[in-house]
Amino acid sequence: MKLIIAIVNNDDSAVVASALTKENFTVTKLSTTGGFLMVGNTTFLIGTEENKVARAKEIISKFSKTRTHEVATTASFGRGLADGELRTPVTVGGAMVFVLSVDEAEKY
Ligand code: 2BA
Repeated sequence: MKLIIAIVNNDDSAVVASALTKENFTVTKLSTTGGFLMVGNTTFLIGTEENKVARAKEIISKFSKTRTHEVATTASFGRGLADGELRTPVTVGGAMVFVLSVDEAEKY
């Protein structure tokens, strides 16, 4: 068995979750926060058989879009974001996916 940990943009999370559950994946959705941008994102935990991992990754990548966020540069500290020159674009996503091997999975 494998555990897929997928971090996706909040805006894509509903469509990713429904596409996965439609294909009978069991999904747990966690509300998480990126350590760099400090904005909310969504982390999915998906326990599945090894032969279904590729399909889960296909679904996640299909519905996770790349976006650009603007963040303050260090030069803007104390000045807010009023001055456009002090912002820098950061490309986020589509999805960061980790696949882990599971030693045991039991349901009580
Ligand atoms: P954040 O940590 O908020 O990162 C948002 C975006 O900022 C990243 O997009 C990346 O483009 C940039 N970034 C992150 N750390 C950076 C740094 N130290 N210096 C410069 N730029 C940096 P993504 O790579 O698409 O990541 C989106 C979100 O996925 C991340 O949000 C984080 O929550 C998660 N993530 C990505 N890689 C991860 C990893 N190796 N381990 C754990 N979580 C990860």
